[in-house]
Amino acid sequence: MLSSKIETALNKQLELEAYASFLYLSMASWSEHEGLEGTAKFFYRQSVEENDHMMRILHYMLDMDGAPIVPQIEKPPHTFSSVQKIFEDVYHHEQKVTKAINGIVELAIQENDHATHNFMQWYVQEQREEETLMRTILDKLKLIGEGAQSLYFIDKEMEEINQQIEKEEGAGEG
Ligand code: OFO
Repeated sequence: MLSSKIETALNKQLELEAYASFLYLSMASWSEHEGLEGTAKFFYRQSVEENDHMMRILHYMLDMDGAPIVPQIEKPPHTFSSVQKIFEDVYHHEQKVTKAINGIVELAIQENDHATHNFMQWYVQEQREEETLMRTILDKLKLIGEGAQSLYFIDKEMEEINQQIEKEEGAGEG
């Protein structure tokens, strides 16, 4: 059983995760259109991950006899000025999500809701990893620099990051 405050907070989180999924899908689609295959691949994968994050919450709420509300999603931007700007936006978005996750953890403590507190720990860890990943990418992109000639190197770097992530995911499955 979820308190109404927790139910409201989890429904709000559903919306944030769904928006992130669509935002990253939009970034993937823009990148592919620009011929940035490595960047597109990165964001298609992130989009699927965010959808998984949303589904996890939805199923948790149902398990707890709560009432998830499938959210209406604000239309994400569909054009972007540069890959660097994209990653700046992503990093800020992830920081916003982390703040929201921390808010739910805090609320779970106040409500004495150990199940939700425990459930949210996975998200605490996930956000820590995502923020680190996005910050690392942003630092690399800053080193490469902006401008048309840099795009080739940025995309090559993104392809290397994709391979690294796939390797880590593969190791995790074993
Ligand atoms: Fe759902 O992890 Fe990012 O936003």
